[in-house]
Amino acid sequence: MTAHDPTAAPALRTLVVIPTYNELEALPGTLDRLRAAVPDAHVLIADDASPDGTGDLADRRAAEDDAVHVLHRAGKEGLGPAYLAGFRWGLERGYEVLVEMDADASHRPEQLPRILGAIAAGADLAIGSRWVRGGRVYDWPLHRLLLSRGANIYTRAALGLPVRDATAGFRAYRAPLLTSLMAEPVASHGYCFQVDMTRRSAALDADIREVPIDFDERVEGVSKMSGAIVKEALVRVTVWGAQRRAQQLLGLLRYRGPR
Ligand SMILES: Nc1nc2c(ncn2[C@@H]2O[C@H](COP(=O)(O)OP(=O)(O)OP(=O)(O)O)[C@@H](O)[C@H]2O)c(=O)[nH]1
Ligand SMILES: [Mg+2]
Repeated sequence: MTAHDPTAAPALRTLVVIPTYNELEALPGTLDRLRAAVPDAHVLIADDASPDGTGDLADRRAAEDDAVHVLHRAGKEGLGPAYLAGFRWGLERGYEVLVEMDADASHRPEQLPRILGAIAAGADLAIGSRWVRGGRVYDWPLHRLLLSRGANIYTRAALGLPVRDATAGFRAYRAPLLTSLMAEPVASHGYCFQVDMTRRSAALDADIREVPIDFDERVEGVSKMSGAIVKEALVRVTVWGAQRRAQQLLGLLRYRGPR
């Protein structure tokens, strides 16, 4: 706990996992802001052998700061596998809360205490949401706004999730929930990783809470968003939705009404 703001520091052992691929420009500022905003939280940078040297930068930061750790991975596999490897690293070391955050400063580190507050209040999964009252997106071009809104409306309709921003990547999990989620293999690579983890959490009846965040467009580095990532999400959400409908139908067929 810090003297000036009793809500700013987490009581639970917290690890913020930041996946990186070519984030040399953005990462230093993000780390500075994160370490200032939530000094008690540890950080793990999960770098996929970035050609621009992000991994070396991360090593330098880890050498000068005991709270910063680095996981070097062999090559670019998408953010899903990087997060899973980071979570495994953290669970093995006894962290109680595991956080997802982008390196590109789209997620404001200063708003992490808000997300951790929802965990402290009892949530198993706390999602920093753009699409609840009070949530905002700044400087996004219209096509990105439409894509995110459309993806979330489609996802909610197809999967019946109790969440407005299922693709959100600024979120915190309690360790026991994450352990349960990872008991089954998770194959999703891009955005649908977030949807996949959300739908698994809902299936386990986890306590999921959304808190509003301000989402900033990245100003440094380049986006890793691609048509392949959108396609993966669309195909998988559609398949999961069809599976859900089939299960509902099976349930109806088995139900023969009151006797
Ligand atoms: N380790 C690893 N990190 C990745 C990979 N792809 C993306 N990331 C990281 O995941 C985070 C989100 O990626 P972004 O490129 O910002 O993707 P985005 O936020 O969907 O797209 P923008 O809105 O354009 O920024 C960033 O920290 C990236 O560096 C990957 O293949 N491996
Ligand atoms: Mg981004």
